[in-house]
Amino acid sequence: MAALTESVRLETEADVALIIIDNPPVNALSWHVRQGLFDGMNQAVADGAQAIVLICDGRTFIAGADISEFGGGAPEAASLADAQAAMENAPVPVIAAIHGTALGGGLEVALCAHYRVALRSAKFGLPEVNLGLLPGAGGTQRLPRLVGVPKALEMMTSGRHIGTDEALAGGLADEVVDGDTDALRAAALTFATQAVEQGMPLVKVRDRDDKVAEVRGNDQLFADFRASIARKTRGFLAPEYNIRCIEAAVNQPFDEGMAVERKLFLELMTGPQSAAQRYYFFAERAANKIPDIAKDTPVLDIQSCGVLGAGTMGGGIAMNFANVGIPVTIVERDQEALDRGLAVVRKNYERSASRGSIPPEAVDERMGLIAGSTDKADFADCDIVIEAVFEDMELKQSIFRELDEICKPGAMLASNTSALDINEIAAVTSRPESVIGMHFFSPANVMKLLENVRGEKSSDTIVATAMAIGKRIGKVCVMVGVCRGFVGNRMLFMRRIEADRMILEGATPAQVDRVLYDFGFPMGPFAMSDLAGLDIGWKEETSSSSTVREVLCEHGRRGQKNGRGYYTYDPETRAPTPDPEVEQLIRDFAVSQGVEQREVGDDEVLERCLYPMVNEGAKILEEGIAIRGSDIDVVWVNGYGWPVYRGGPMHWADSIGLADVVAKIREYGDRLDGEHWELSPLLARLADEGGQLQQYKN
Ligand code: 3H9
Repeated sequence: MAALTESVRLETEADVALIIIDNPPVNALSWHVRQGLFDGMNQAVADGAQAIVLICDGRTFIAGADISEFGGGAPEAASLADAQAAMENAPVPVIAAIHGTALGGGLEVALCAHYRVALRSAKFGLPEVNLGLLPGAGGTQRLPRLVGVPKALEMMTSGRHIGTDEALAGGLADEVVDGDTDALRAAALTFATQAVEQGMPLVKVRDRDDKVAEVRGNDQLFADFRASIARKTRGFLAPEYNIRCIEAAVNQPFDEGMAVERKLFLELMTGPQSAAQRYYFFAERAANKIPDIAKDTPVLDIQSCGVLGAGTMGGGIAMNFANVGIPVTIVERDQEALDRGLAVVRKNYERSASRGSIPPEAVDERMGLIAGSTDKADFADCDIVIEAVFEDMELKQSIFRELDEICKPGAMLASNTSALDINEIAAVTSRPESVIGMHFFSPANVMKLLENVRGEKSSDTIVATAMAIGKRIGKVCVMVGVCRGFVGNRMLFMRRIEADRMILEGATPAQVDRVLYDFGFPMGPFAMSDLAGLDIGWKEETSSSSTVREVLCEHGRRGQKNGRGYYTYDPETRAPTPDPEVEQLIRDFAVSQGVEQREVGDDEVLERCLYPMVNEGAKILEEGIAIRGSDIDVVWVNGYGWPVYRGGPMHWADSIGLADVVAKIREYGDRLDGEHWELSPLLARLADEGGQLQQYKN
């Protein structure tokens, strides 16, 4: 065995050389891996190896370039292109032995081997698009040559990882092996020996033309594909750039295609979108870490779950647990409401099955894991109970008193409150250490964010369990502290105040929504209100025309559900159209409030919606409610549709420059009242010191 660099070594077995990479945690292509790979290839050939196997130690094959090196600063080393050329042009067969995930640059390396052998559990993908990039090491030119253009388009614009069945079918894997990494090593060595004995050709993917020739001249294919992803990729640059590279692979010789890839890669790499998305990649992973909770803190073994409330929220929460095989007991007040709730859950599963996102048999399997009941006593044996009832402190407290009586000792008691004080809820139980907030977002079976809320007395185990179970059910978790609305809704309230004000001053709901939509949100605040229902918490008897929303409700406008809200909805397509009646009602309301109307510019709309959020985010940080600035961005990207290519409100403010943000907040604060315009001292300080919100840590 010879160490080539700190992370790469060379071994020999019979006449076969093994280049072994060991660069935990994910064998990323750090400079010493590239250098070791390059040296290893040359050394093996010089030593007279008959074949070469590239294999990795640890949990995975190379999972991509080392993203942390992207900003620069890595020592000079062999380029990845040199190492790849050494593989592709080797005079003896080169076999990549793949386990775990061959992603990004990792897959691009494997595509330079002459053959690929994989463990059955291996996954393959080019996820660069999720970092605002495109594969920059030949992947855009080699993948379509191997798997064909339609599959390459789909893989590269979605970043989806494919399994070995698909990989075999597409030619990404030549052989699939069952067992562990020892079995993989043995199979790769056998494959190598056979390749030598049988004189198998040294296949260079770059030389293949058949798959790309099939679609040459078929511009319609690209046009149709672009149309099919347009909605999902609105605002993002990288998907389009990936497509352009594949077009180059089809229409130009390999080396020219490589030049297109290089040019577009560099453009993306130096642009703001990829910077935001790469920042966000690490932000999401940082959010998992809670500084004062040791990594080895014991967590509860959650084997059963109780959910109180079978409404939209409760049903969605139950689905999350059933989806990962955890049995759920869902309790409602009466049988009718329970049946209604369970029917909605079944319908959701059936819809997923009809779309192909779950297999048809999963509908009954998952429904079989959800038991309905009208008796809270059935929570007695649950390891975790999540309350998802109406937002009312007295109601929640009475429920927690009951849960305290019913649930077994040590069970985790969680509230899905979106704004209320967890400490007040915990205080009515004899075990505040077992109580925590778990704020799911609607629809809870779809939305990725889980805002966990740590009470003053929540135990370390409960805090660690909330994060662990959240991860297990596929959520992106952020731990926050107690305050009204926590991180997400507290900031949303600020945006809402200004949006409501601006429509009185003369902006229209459609204008405010359009500005935010153009910024990259999936919808603006007024479309969102219509979706949620304008009459939530509204009562006809007590309505007093004191807000625009009340006025609209009084005029029978309840939102999307009755086709009339801030907008009027087409009964067939549900497409919204601005309604002159609404605009008139708003104008009349403004007159009654003594607000003079004027033209409000789009810039003002954007600034008044977003700057108070940034200011509030800074206040949240200085109060210690969020652990780090980047956690706030994770909340906003996953829970509220902040476009990830703008990083999140903290990253966005940093990218504008905090001094400019502060100047604007002061300017607006001089002419508008409200606490949300009072400048956060932390924000002022960071602006003075040239600091950043996104890097701020408590
Ligand atoms: C690329 O390849 C560009 C090329 O086309 C062109 C080159 C010229 N670099 O996610 P986890 C860290 S772009 C550096 O929690 P899991 C991560 O931060 C790249 N670090 O584990 C974390 O650190 P910590 C294309 C990386 O098991 C730790 O590893 N590749 C990288 O849930 C564990 O990560 C991708 O986009 C990296 N590439 O998931 C793949 N990857 O413990 C990105 C991970 O300190 N990676 N780390 O917080 C992933 O999707 C997942 O990490 C993976 C494992 C599926 C591999």
